[in-house]
Amino acid sequence: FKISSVETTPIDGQKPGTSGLRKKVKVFLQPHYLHNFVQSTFNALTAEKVKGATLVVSGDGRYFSKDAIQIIIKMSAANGVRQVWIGQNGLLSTPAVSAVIRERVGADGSKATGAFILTASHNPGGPHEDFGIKYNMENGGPAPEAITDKIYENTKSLKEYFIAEDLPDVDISTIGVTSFGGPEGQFDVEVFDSASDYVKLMKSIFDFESIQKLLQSAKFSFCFDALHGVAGAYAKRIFVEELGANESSLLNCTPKEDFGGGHPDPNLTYAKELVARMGLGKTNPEQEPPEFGAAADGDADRNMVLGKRFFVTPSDSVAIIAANAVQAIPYFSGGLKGVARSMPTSAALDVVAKHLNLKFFEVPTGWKFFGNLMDAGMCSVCGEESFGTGSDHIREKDGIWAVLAWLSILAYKNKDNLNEGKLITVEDIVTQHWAKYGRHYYTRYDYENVDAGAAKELMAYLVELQASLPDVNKIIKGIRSDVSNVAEANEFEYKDPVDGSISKHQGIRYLFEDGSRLVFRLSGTGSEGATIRLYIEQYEKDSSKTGRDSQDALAPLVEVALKLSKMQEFTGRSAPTILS
Ligand code: VG1
Ligand code: CO
Repeated sequence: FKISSVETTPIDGQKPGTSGLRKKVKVFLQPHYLHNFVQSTFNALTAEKVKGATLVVSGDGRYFSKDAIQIIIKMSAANGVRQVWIGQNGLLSTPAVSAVIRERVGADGSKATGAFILTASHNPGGPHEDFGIKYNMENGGPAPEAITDKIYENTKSLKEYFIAEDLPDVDISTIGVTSFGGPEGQFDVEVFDSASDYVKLMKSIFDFESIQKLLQSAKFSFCFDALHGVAGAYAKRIFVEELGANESSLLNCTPKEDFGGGHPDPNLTYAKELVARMGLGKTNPEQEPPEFGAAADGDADRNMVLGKRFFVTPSDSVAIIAANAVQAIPYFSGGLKGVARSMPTSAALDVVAKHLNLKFFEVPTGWKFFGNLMDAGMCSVCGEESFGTGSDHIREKDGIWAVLAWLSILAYKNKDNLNEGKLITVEDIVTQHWAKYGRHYYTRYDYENVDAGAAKELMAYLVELQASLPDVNKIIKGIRSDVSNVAEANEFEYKDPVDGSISKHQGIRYLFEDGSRLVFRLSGTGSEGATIRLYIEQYEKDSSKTGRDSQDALAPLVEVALKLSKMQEFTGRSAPTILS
């Protein structure tokens, strides 16, 4: 093949957000749009990460992925990459990409130094919906801000990109290697099985035999919903083939380019079918709900865990996994190196860390901040309130890992109960956890597609308010006299303990004397307008009061948050788009 340099001009707005560049498909279809971003990424990397390197390119299979893969193959060839690894049909979950970078060794002994992941995660897909791309580094984790800032800077001055225009399209549906000859030597594209590296890794972490016993016990029943995302490619292999679950326990496990028209976001609003099957819907299911249900998002890094008629908040989930990991999961049997959560995630994990005397970190939203801690051996288990849970087995959050972690905990707690005695359920595990550690009531209000100017004004107003705590407290007492005082109000700023880098403006916080918190932040993953997220949390230590309905328990704080921020005045919205 030949290498062509194509003249181009900078395109506005190619700033990677919390998790890469996410835009409507029609934006990506503009001439040079994807090319400019890919070239800007190559230019942001050191030469040895490009020339002669091995790159992984794959994603959740959403609309435009197949075309994007062919473009990136041609650009990789032209930029001097030695080989590109593609999951069969272009499918690799985000956690599987991370695992492939870290674990996979090529036939010639090569290892990948990075990956382009093609996904807009939990955002819908299809010709009128979202596409996304992000770059992951040699450690398997998302590029740090230093790199994403550089990519963005490059997009603002890019004049040319390189592409092997005459390279034929590669058949990505068939496993095997295709070799080409170029000006700088051989270039290979290897298509490999999407699941095997990941399955192998999971088998090295969990005790599959004990999970299998649980899944095959007559007392237990299981259900998994991939929401037509890429998790489907792993669910069948792991839950059915390896662990012996019945095929009928899998819902929506065929990956689709448009996720079947749905919103591949595993929460109580969008995972409707699963929610109904678990007995949490408005109508009672025809059958007795399963004991355990779970869902993953489009790229399978998020998870939702449900018990029979019972919802586990993601903040509780990571705390419960951390509290039980050493006993229930072989990978952690030597102890936890530390735990971490993102700032808006509830403090349930903090209480566990304190109790178990573990190192604890609070980082900004987005998985990239956990990676440094993990690389430095300071963190084993971490999570976010946004249905993200994971560990240092890779450098991304991991939906199927979280499901296996919960199944491991259930298997461990029931190891003597499966033949005789009553099953210890998901709900039992959570309520026992609350009894021991207290409960963090938690809710999140999302206002999606708000006018960007209005959202900025609301945030600026809140920052301004923070200048005087006495004034804040006066306003709050005027709204509700039954909430405690604000002890501290600020914008969250994080200094990475490993590399010393500082991330500012990571959310506006109101910290109350009784441990309650209000957090406001703007989303960094949307593709249109602005999304305001409001996180509300209240701690209850008294075990006689941990069984309340969470919206009831949080009503006073919600009222304070909405009135204090003048939410309706600024946004014109009387209710959130999503309440979780
Ligand atoms: C959201 C979540 C954040 C998560 C990010 C990526 O970001 O709040 O916790 O890490 O999505 O998730 P934001 O900036 O919109 O609040 V996903 O599954 O891309 O991978
Ligand atoms: Co995701």
